Amino acid sequence: MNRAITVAAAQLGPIGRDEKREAVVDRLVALLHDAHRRGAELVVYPELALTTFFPRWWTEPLAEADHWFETEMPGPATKPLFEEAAALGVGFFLGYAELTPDGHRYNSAVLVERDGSTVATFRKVHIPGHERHEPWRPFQHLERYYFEPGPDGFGVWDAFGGSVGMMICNDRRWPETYRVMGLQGVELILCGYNTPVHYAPDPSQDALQAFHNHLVMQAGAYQNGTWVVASAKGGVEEGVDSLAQSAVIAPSGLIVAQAFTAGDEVVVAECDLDWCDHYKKTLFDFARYRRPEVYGAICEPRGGRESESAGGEPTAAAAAGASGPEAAP
Ligand code: ING
Repeated sequence: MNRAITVAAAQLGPIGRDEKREAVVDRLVALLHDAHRRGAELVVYPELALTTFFPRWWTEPLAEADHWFETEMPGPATKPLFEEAAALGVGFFLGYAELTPDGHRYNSAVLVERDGSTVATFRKVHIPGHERHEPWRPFQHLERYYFEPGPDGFGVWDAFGGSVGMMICNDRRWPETYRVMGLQGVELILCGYNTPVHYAPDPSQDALQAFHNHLVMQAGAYQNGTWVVASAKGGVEEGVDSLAQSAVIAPSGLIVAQAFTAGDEVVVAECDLDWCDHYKKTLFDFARYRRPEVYGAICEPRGGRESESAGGEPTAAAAAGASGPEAAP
């Protein structure tokens, strides 16, 4: 009997800036029931699933953004979700903004088992966007202002009858993300994302957002023999068109299920975890075929060759050679 787990990507449509957490949790619970009705044992919600994607706005002082963050998980607003899920025997991955008791801010996700116990909390490793107010942008992407990079890297946990890992949004674009978990034997990677279609530093990428989104996850799944379940916050949220395309991707790299709307939608698939060995035990038998002795450059400092920018995305002003506040890194 194969080890299979039925997983749902619970995609969210836009969350308004003034939408109360309680109203959002009602939407999450509705998706939970839909997923359960369709046989799901694990539900994957998007990144920052409790609020609008607030890093699109500059807030100063930073403390005035505290209301976007959770200081406990579950907290009063999220407890109903935890209780309903445990009552149904369904586990979940939930992305949220975390403010720790000692003042650290992370773009986090919690993994909860079917009995309601917390398996682990993951903190986003790769923080995209920029650190300072850049008013030249039609909307901002200030994750590097609001969040610290997760200090723990990528873990893999025994849960749901297999080896489960987590990543958040930009993490999915970096091959190291998948390989670090692949080397730990991951069989199922859970992901949430908020991806604006427009990419201000290089609008030529706008038309390729959907392609790039699936490209990186299909490659990561195949090259590491793992399932990937990724859930979007899609649609036009506070004027920003955000990519939907939530999907379940098999260890072969094939997409086995995909959202067809940009709103609240459940995408369900049965993930046969034993199928991972079709790749882990053949083509990608790491112990037999990898050559870590020649891979050293991968762990060299950041950008490899000296990169011009001091870090963060190049700004349009800097690219145009302007100087002054907009040229800040
Ligand atoms: N969002 C985006 C992502 O990596 C981004 C940032 C948008 C990068 C568009 C490139 C192009 O999907 C988050 N939240 O990381």
